[in-house]
Amino acid sequence: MKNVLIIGSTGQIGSELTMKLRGLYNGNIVAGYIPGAEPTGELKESGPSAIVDVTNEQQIAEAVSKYKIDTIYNLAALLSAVAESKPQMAWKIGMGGLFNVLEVARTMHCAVFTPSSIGVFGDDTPKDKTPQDTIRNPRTMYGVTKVSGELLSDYYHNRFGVDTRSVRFPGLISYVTPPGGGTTDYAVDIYYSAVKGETFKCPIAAGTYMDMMYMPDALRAAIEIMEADPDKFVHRNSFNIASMSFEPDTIYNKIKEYIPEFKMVYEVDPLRQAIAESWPNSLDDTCARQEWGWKPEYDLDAMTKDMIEKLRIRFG
Ligand code: AKB
Repeated sequence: MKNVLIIGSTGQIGSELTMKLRGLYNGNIVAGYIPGAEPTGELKESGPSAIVDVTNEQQIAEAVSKYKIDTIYNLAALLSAVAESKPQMAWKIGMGGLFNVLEVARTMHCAVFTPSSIGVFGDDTPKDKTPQDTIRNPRTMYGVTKVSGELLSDYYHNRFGVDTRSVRFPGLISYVTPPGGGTTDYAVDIYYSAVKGETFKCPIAAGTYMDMMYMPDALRAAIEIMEADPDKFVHRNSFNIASMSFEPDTIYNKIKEYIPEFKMVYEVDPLRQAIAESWPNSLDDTCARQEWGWKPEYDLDAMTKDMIEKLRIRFG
């Protein structure tokens, strides 16, 4: 029996993670949301939900107490590009929110998963096969909150014994809930354009490599790390995980294997491009593999086949 609170349950990761956890565990799997982003459809019907604004410690504590929560998935955050236009709010949600979650976890004895990101790395970090333990010097507010979040989560573990765990997600690709305001969003949007028969305007320049991952692998990572035997952990906050790395032409050419008439043009967005260039080309995820058995299942081809199949069902 597990009782889990998902904060940010209607977002890109949360909407799928909540459903997956409900399929896996008996117990209260509570969809935390903020007014204006209410759960709908299956997410609403299949289990309990509660208003939980991550910036409101009292609301988190009330949901934890009411549903006897033992694990919190803290998914509330502004993504990298939007965080640059609202840096104060990005800090308030990313760090203020995390502090609230960790305080509730400390006093009410919950484990906490908080996603980190390839955004913790910056210009001085080795770009290829970026090691687990290396320079973390981001210049974006998103990166600053993610590095600080890793440090604060480790602090709560070392100082108070809170069971904090995390992975550094690459760009996540899914056909269910679109991301909003990320640098890697192009790798989702390109599939929608391809299936709808539209020319895709790519905001990231040719030759810009970034790590990406298909959502089913990302969900497994988030669940498996929380189920892992902590005795084997050398690291906690946060593990590099990886499955594929590509640049815009690679994914475009892969989609053309399935939709030959698909067209792409470049309309580079300077903000997203600068962020993308500061991030690694590919991560080394050896520590995650060794310490808790991480292994991806999808490569670019398997993901592309599934994305196109699923989006065709939706858009005809
Ligand atoms: C973003 O692009 O901001 C996110 C991320 C890689 O953390 N998808």
